[in-house]
Amino acid sequence: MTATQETPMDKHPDCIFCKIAAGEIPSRKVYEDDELFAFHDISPWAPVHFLIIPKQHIPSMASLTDADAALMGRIMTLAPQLALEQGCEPYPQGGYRIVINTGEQGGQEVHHLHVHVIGGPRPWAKG
Ligand code: DGP
Repeated sequence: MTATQETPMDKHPDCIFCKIAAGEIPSRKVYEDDELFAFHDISPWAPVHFLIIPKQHIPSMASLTDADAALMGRIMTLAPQLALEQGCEPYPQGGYRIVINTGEQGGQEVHHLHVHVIGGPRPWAKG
């Protein structure tokens, strides 16, 4: 799908991350609840690299409205919990990087909002 599709919807028929969240395409699941799904990135940049997505099809950060504030808050509080579960060392000696690529110039390749959680012993690739 393309970056021009900017309307949030429950599920987009052409979206690979909608299909992953629905279990229609296999992934290495990290977490799931009614609203959120987390899974290992297929091309990890670091020893720990997973993605947290809303199950609802939201194309990007640029599509968010005030109505999404609680959902994004849930993602941001889930990320540190899952990072530790996945092997990141605790803050401040350990830690992790949170990345949300947005739009073509922001490096977004999959147009379903996703939060990268990246960590583990350095050095690692992108950064
Ligand atoms: P971004 O550039 O922020 O849109 O990153 C998209 C990430 O999604 C990229 O790091 C690779 C990952 N990815 C793409 N397709 C798949 C897939 O089918 N399965 C999994 N697990 N990850 C994928």
